[in-house]
Amino acid sequence: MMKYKNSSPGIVVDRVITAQANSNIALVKYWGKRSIGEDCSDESLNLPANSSLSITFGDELSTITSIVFSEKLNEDEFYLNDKKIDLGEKEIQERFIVLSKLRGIAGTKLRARVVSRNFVPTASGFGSSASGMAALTFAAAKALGLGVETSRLSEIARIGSGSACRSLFGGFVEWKRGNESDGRDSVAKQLYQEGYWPELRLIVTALENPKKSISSRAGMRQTAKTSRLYKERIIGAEENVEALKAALREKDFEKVGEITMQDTMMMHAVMLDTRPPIMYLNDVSRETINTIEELNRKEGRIVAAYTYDAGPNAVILTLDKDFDKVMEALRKINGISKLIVPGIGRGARVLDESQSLIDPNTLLPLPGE
Ligand code: 2P0
Repeated sequence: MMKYKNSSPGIVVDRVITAQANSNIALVKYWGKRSIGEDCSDESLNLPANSSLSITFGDELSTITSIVFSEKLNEDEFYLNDKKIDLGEKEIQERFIVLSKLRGIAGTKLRARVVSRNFVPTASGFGSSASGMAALTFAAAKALGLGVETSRLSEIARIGSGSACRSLFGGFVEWKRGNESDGRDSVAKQLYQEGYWPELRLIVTALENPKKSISSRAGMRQTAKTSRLYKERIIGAEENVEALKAALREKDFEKVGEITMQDTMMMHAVMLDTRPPIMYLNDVSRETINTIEELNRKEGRIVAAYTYDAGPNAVILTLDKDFDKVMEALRKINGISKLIVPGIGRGARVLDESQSLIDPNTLLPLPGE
């Protein structure tokens, strides 16, 4: 872990800080972690087996988090969407290591109250942990008065959730695998700002029943242990990141689309090759894939591309000129309850006091509307 310089005035005790971070969709996916003995010194560092590349969504798919550090608190507290969450639960505990890391850097033992509101459907396969952990890391670092660069903060966010390190930035973001065993070079960086490619459009298909079967974290562990295709996947993903960067530089939509579709199917192939198999795609997902493939075949070019994370909802990429055509094709699919059209959005940022989820006087969570 890097040494951080505490260059700010210090911890803002009893003052609420609120931050917002948006979810992201990877076009080249992260699926699998480095393990001890490979080039990782500590599995809790959450180091990825391969690099990945994502687009940050607009504010429609985001998390807002308020945090306060206070001497009045005996333990950390976490409220998500008005519900108190048990911090003793293993997966939550693993993610909240972020707070301990930041406290260590700031040299404090103060406990925190964290209140979050998630605008990403939880467990639908769309990085609610990405926006959640990015918002928490960003808000906590500010509240602790840490003057840390965003790229270094991404090293901390990564520990809470791999994909969260990419959500600290807006636009087009690369998360480099890195080679150091302490993870100091496994950080995210922005490739292009959110306004880089205004013609590029995103469409999210929200399915009627999107509950997923196994968490990404557990699934990745299982894949690394049992899949024989996994080694090939890691090599393929690195190649895809390089090819995608070149295609983005040229704003070559057909190339971007082709790499995106190949990469998501390669990841899902590795999931299927896991014992027991991991199946996130369902009949509606498969119909969506066929619809897009058919549209592209009919048009004689790639007018749209699909990508799937750890769930059955698709993110479709298209260009302005083909947007109506693609929407029309998607509307015909049974089982899609909603088509969301998020923008390409900003990185994590602090919000003003009027958007706080914690009462500044009582320091208690404010009820939702
Ligand atoms: C991604 N996913 O690149 C891939 C594609 C899901 C499929 O990153 O264990 O919550 O916390 O590091 O980041 C989702 O997994 O996993 C994910 P952890 P994370 O977006």
